[in-house]
Amino acid sequence: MSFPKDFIWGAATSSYQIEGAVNRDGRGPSIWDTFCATPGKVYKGHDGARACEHYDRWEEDLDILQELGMKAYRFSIAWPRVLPTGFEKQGLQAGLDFYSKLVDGLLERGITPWATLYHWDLPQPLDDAGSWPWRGICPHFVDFADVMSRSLGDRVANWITHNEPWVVSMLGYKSGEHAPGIKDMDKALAAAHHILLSHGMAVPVIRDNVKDAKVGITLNLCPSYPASNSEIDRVAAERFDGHFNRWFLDPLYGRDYPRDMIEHYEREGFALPEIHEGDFEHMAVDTDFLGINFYSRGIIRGEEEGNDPQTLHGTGVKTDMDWEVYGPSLRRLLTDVHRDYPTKEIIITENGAAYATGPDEDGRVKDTRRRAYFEQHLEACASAIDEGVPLTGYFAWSLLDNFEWAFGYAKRFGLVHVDYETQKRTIKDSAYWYRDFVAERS
Ligand code: IFM
Repeated sequence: MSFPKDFIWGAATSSYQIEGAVNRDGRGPSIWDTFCATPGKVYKGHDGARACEHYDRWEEDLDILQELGMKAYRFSIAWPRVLPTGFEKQGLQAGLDFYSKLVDGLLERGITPWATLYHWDLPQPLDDAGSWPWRGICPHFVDFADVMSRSLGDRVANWITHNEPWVVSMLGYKSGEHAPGIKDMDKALAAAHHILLSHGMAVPVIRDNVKDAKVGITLNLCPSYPASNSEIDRVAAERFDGHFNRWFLDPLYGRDYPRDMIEHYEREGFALPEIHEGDFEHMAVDTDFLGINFYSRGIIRGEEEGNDPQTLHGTGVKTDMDWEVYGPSLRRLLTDVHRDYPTKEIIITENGAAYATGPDEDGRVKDTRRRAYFEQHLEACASAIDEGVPLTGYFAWSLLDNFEWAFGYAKRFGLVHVDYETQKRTIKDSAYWYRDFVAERS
């Protein structure tokens, strides 16, 4: 497998999943604090109050990144740590200082920082005011982008506005599996609209504040495969693609919302988002890269009498999330996106697998299945590059085992095992394999 010498090799995390310290130094409450405190929402009532204690152990974690030879680290900024209610225009010094020292620590270790603004910890007062379905949230997100890019822009060139708008809108406002736990498709569509709009409004602000900024957005994309050759399954697969992928990709690349999906949502009786003049121009703002988070493909079965449309999980090997392991679908996704959208660069901003493997008696974590997952997906990346896809980076998800949202601490995606009682970190075998893989290609 060959990769360009300047390929960006990294690992990723997000604030709520690792930081803990939710009540420290003036941090305000986020929707995930509230959601976790609501009985029955998160596995066994877990929450992010302690998580990986990264807020205090960040130096140890950066040392691990360095030991693994990572060239880049993708982290996110907890909005309520810097703007406790979300309505402020000035950042809280303690919060700014935390991210500032994190960035300095990365640079001292020769690791390039990649900052994500929104990885789901929305300040609770902004949720109370209307949350993502409320158009008025957009200028507040722009203020957040402004405060952070002013504070870190002299040292951080790489910015991701949002992580996974599909998950935020559909799991947060349609299925209610994620915070804030709403079940209303109209609200989910409005949320998606405002997430994309706020992205478009924030990008120029980041560019103004950061010399030579590289700015993009991260989508979780899922290539859609019909369960059979039947017309019903093929139509359903096309619709799944529209719902999951094209609804987000099309407006980001200047095509407005896909017509077939507008018609579909109207037929289903959903209210389409309120679109103001200029919204699509904002959304199609020029970006430097598209971040893609990839985990698995969707095998789609259409609706027949007595049978609802279904996403099947494949029959192959599965991870602990019950997600099928099928590397070739990543190659197909990358070549399809490159063919259909004018992305300047594509970066895999997350890819990885949950397996519960912990330390053996000898202290080693022999997570061979995670290693096999990485190997298969990196092979897909290498062949996509061979086919001309401008793929320039890969971030493994995740540096640490961490708080996996509604699954609490039950799913372990880390390159590094975390004992949540003692907070001991143990580098897994898959991480050593990734270290060597990167070293051979750098
Ligand atoms: O842990 C999450 C991450 O926060 C967003 N992308 C998917 C990961 C695994 O579910």
